Amino acid sequence: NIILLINSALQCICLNGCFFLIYFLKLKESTRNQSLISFKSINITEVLIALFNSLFTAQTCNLSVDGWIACHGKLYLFNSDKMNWSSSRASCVSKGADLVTITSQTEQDFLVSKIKQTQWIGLSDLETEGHWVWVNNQTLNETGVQFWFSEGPTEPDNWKKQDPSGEDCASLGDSNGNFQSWFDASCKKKKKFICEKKLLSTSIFGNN
Ligand SMILES: [Ca+2]
Ligand SMILES: [Ca+2]
Repeated sequence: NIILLINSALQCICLNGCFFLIYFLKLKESTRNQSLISFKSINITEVLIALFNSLFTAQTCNLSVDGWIACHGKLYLFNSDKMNWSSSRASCVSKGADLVTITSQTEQDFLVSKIKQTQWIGLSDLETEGHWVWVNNQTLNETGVQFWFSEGPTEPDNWKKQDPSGEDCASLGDSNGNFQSWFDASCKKKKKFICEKKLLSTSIFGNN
């Protein structure tokens, strides 16, 4: 048992050591180039960060490289620019990502813990009023979770007082806070937004 314990401890130290070495090298490279993502197709660092993240699932999702936070096999970017929904989505796509899709309570809780202002998410009813679809074409029935605001006036309400075309894009939180919930809002509004990409599709196969 003691040998097993020592063995586990050594493995842990070794893995952590490798991680810090990679992180140090990445920082050094970033400082030198002033260009944080210097190669597009294969980003070994992203893959390794995700691997370490899944190895140490007890750790919180705080590992961050080039502004992207790795959490449970996905990378998230919390953008500080404010844009309308379509431009937000285009910005994510230009980074080899898309607006975030929220498919579990864990993911919702993680995102809520990171934001201090309302953010666009990748959910809309632009095609058919009342039929909410994620940017990856999944419906809310398919993902099985939804977190619409339900205290008081229920969302989505397709409110038309401000924008006669209604509200067809979803945000996490509203201007009053309420970061635990989703709201439909006019797609023309400018908000911060969250991009998400899966590691393997964008990093190893380089289709960004
Ligand atoms: Ca709507
Ligand atoms: Ca609304």
